Amino acid sequence: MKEITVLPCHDSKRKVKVPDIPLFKYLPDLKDELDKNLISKEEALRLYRAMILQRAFEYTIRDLDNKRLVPYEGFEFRGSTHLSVGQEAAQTGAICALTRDDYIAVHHRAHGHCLSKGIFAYDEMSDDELKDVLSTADENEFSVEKYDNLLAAVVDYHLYRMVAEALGKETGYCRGRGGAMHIADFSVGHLGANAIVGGGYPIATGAALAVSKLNENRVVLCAIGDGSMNNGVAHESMNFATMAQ
Ligand SMILES: Cc1ncc(C[n+]2csc(CCOP(=O)(O)OP(=O)(O)O)c2C)c(N)n1
Repeated sequence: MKEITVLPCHDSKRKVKVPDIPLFKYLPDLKDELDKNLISKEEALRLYRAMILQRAFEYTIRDLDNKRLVPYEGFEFRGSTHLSVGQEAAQTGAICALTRDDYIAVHHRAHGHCLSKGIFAYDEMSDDELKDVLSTADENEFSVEKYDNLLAAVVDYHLYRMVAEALGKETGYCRGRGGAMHIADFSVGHLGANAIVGGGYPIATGAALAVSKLNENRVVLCAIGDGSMNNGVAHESMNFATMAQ
């Protein structure tokens, strides 16, 4: 029979030593990265465009929320929203490391994740796949002739569907039922933003379990805020994820 000690050791006074925790270890700037060919100019511009788009999108949401922007008649911005102005690099950077097949389950400040998950997935798509994305769009509003190219039309349609969701319209990503804080797009692996603080952990864990059981080659990214660690489901999910399934 296997014997294990279950009693705590109270026999000696001891100290727990915590090693130094390194902060801000990575100091090079973009010029260093370009000089060392760690990133190409094209890739840097691609990421920068996604970040600028995110900032512009969030300022639009902010202005709809504070009524500085007044939508057309029949459109109304409802519910609360959370922005992530200043966190564009973190969100864009995290998503650009994924492929279109990878999953994300994200938190309440996730317009940027949604935006980037779409536009980086479109970069990987063939023309036929891009046309497929546009197949649900209004042909007059999103006719490719109006744009520089097919990709530009698809990106515009992506932004349109995000704003439509924020305005509670049927053409939104979740048919207007979710609002700006609950955008999901399964077609590009976006399993949903979540207003419940910590709500993304079990979704990400479940997706990862499915990936592992189905023997798929996908990564699951779960975006969290530090406050979410106070929700029990965070610990339950991480405990579950670290067990031998
Ligand atoms: C389960 C739950 N509790 C409380 C809230 C209210 N709430 C919304 S945002 C937030 C703060 C979350 O903090 P953190 O995860 O660190 O993200 P931050 O907003 O600071 O970026 C709280 C408590 C909520 N949405 N869900």
